[in-house]
Amino acid sequence: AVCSLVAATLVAGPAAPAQASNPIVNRFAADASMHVYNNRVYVYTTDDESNSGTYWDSNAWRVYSSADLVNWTDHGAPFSVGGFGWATRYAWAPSATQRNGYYYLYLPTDRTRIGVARSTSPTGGFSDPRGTPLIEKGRDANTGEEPIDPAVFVDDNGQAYLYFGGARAPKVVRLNPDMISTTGAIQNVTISGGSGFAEAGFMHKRNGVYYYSYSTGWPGQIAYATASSPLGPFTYRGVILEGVNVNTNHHSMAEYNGQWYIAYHRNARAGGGNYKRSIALEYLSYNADGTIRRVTQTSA
Ligand code: FUB
Repeated sequence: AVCSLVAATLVAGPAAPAQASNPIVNRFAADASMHVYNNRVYVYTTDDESNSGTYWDSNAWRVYSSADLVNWTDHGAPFSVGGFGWATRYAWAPSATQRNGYYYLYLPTDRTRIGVARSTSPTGGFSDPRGTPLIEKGRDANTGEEPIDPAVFVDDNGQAYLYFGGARAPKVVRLNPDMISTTGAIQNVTISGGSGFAEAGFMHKRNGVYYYSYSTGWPGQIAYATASSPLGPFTYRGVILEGVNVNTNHHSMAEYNGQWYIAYHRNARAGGGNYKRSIALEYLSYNADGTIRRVTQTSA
């Protein structure tokens, strides 16, 4: 749980700051991809509410936003599998970024493809600017068995990277400045030491250090590794988040008003389970040496 930034920073006197409880929204959702646009936090998710309950077979993604991390607006589905003429099923873990006056969503489908959708709004109006997958197993070399779980990262020099991969095969490829095409070969992400990568890779940069975090299995922990380059090689550093009470672990991180946060999912509502997950949010903090402190999963 996190405190309302507005309450914590603006409200004087003895009143306790408003407290956000986990889960942050009352709808089954998973694979939170958290971003700050125009001083507002947006969380894009896999929509577990609309799946069958027996598999991750939803056809839609969902987006929420908040200015205080306590009160969340449900913006509905920004995009669905049907928006890609070439996709058939499985709206899985999304990623997002903002550039060139556009908002971009990187969206895996079919367990084999990643598409990109673009809009001038963060919450709707997305369309497919390519008409083809950005990444596709069978078409592209070195996608791995399961090119899913995209995580887009734009470095300070403007170079963008798309990290992706499931089935224990972490991958990365450079994006062109148009953000809808790749350049160069798909590369393997190499991590020395520690628990191996399973899926759900995520990249963030802090104080010049590249932090690659990922799930270690099913169930898995969220572990992390660091490097001095976005392409690695990475050195294992430890565990950020212990296993959750569902068989997948998936997270993202963002800095908002000077505080880092981690969003993830777990079973946190009545009727929940492996296919009916809920989004939770916690503070993320660092030690003086740049290592990340282990996160406590809170409810209240
Ligand atoms: O939501 C479907 C899949 O479950 C994601 O792609 C994985 O990361 C896991 O969270």
